[in-house]
Amino acid sequence: MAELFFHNGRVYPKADGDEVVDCFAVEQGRIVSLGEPVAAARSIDLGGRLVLPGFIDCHTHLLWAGDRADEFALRQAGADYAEIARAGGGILSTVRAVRAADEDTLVALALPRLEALAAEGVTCVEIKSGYGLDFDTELKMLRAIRRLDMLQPLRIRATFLGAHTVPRGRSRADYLDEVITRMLPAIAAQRLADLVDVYVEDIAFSIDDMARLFTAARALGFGLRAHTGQLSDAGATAAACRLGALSCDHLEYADGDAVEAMAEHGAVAVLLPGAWYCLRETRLPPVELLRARGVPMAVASDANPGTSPVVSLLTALHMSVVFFGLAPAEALAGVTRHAARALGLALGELSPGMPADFSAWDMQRPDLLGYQLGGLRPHAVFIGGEQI
Ligand code: DI6
Ligand code: FE
Repeated sequence: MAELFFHNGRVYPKADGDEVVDCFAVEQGRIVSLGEPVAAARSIDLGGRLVLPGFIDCHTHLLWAGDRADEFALRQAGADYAEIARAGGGILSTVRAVRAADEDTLVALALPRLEALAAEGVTCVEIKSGYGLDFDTELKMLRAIRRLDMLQPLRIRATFLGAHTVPRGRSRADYLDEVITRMLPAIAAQRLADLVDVYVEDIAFSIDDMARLFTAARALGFGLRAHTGQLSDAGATAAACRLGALSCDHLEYADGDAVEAMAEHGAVAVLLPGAWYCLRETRLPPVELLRARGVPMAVASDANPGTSPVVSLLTALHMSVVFFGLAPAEALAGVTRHAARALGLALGELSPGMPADFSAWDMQRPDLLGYQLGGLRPHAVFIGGEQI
């Protein structure tokens, strides 16, 4: 006898597929069977609603303090993101605000952002550090992210992004040394992060820097991610793939070689249309090539105070359809099973063995999410079989 039996639903186990079942059973938070009647201690009527796997926002920087509305206004008036960064604004201005905030404040600021995502049917969120850029503040951010995991129901993956940019007053080599020899081992010892990420760009770190960081991070058991191809690529995406990155994220400047490397090494292409939109970029990620080579495409909010003040995965999903040309079904795969893969997780579809994370909607078809912008909210969201 199962603990829980959900029935009378229109369940899309893979979010996008056309294979629909009407019921599933759950034991200890996981799906144990699909589409067959099962005796259970508790039976829950889904009321004929559409059921989708919980959405996964696999790339966010949503732990931040302060805001960058002034910088946004400068950009609206024509200033360039990289120029602002070189002048000590951009990421470094959020670094000042995050250093000044205590851990409780950071947690309190992030909670409503997680609630906003949960209200859209998101059940798992990745959150990066990277606004500390010194030992104490990077660890403070990661502790805050671990606390967020305890304080609210969404599943949280923590990513160490110490290599986000070079802090003021430090040389790149000297700072990277500290990231690798001091921060990484401490973070591994305290289990404060699951993944390690790096920003590879002229205004941040080089391919060689990434190689050093990844070699050390891999030895400590971290999953690897890289921000590549946002403002330029210059071989960064292909190098990240060769070094074993689970995903390469942004990719507007990724070329055919980059796509080839992703296909060959099985990396996920994480598309971030919120940043593309807010920066008013015009160059598009190579979606047709990615599709042709069968590279899994994920879609994420990139929620951050600078380039993507977009605390809405459904908005990112919609943008990926309208601006990047994803089919609605591809975008749904992008916020479920492909997003899970970018995080190295077995999650994102409703099949035996997977956690029972899902949302129930008063909606006719899943592809409406790639069509209607705004006004669509799930009736209920469940994590591990329990309603949140
Ligand atoms: N790329 C981005 O879009 C964010 N980080 C990154 O490496 C931007 C972060 C910020 O501007 O605060
Ligand atoms: Fe990012």
